[in-house]
Amino acid sequence: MYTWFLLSILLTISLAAPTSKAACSRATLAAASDAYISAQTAGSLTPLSPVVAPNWTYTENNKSIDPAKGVLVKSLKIDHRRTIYDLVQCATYSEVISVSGPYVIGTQIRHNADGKVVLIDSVASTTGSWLFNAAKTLEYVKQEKWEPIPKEKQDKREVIQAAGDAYMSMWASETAHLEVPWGTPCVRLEGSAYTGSGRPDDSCQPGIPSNHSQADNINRRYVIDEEMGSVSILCLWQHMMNAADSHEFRLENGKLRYVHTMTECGGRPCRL
Ligand SMILES: *[C@@H]1O[C@H](CO)[C@@H](O)[C@H](O)[C@H]1NC(C)=O
Ligand SMILES: *[C@@H]1O[C@H](CO)[C@@H](O)[C@H](O)[C@H]1NC(C)=O
Ligand SMILES: CC(=O)N[C@H]1CO[C@H](CO)[C@@H](O)[C@@H]1O
Repeated sequence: MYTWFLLSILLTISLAAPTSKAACSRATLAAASDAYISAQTAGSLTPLSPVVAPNWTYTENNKSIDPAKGVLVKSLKIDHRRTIYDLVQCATYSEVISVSGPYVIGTQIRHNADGKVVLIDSVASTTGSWLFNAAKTLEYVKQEKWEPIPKEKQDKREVIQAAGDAYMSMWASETAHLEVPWGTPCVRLEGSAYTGSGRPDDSCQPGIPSNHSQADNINRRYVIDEEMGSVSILCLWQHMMNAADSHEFRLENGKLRYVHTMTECGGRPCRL
């Protein structure tokens, strides 16, 4: 009797422990990210209901708004979607392109300890956004190879984040550009403007900020995926009309390989 009682307690404990850990499994993150894509495709919040916490919030272009009034309820044909997974912060980032929308959207999704979605945070760029042309963005994105990096070649998350942060600090810091681990080849896709020509010596350095006294890129929110070598940083792009901005970086062997940006200027045409 007594032994069975003890055993059942032990069983309960051992069964309970893995469930709390599993709250941030890749499967949980993927289910929510897929539900988000289904919602965006349908133009309906319904597909999100199984994955969100009751009091989840929605941010679009650096404003907390009712999700039923945002881009999420526009049915979009999605031509490209790539998601990165942060199992430490329990969050994902998805890059989404809809040529017919036209929209290029960067979305971070954050989960609570139970694995439920508490925040969907999007930069939704469209006509008028910085260098916007969804068809061209899609064309360039399709030329690139973002493959999982084998375990032994993965950079540490601190290294990946530091590379993104150094880059984001170039506008306001004299020395940040010296801390960016520039790679060769390296290409930037800014809106639909591509710095690459497919050459082995493509460089990301031409055109980087030379004025280091500009307003900083603040309110940075991160999603980091070691397997993809990537960090997504959403921020406030203060030096361009206080725009909502998304930068995604990919490192290979510790060096910067790709930079993708989206910048939305509060519904007005972006200008410097
Ligand atoms: C949502 O509810 C949870 C649990 O009741 C609470 O801890 C959390 O602070 C709430 N979040 C917001 C944004 O209200
Ligand atoms: C650099 O940016 C600051 C802030 O916008 C501006 O005041 C300054 O004139 C700029 N310097 C140059 C050389 O353009
Ligand atoms: C909803 C949201 O994230 N708003 C932010 C916009 O940017 C300012 C400046 O960083 C923040 O203070 C707000 O919280």
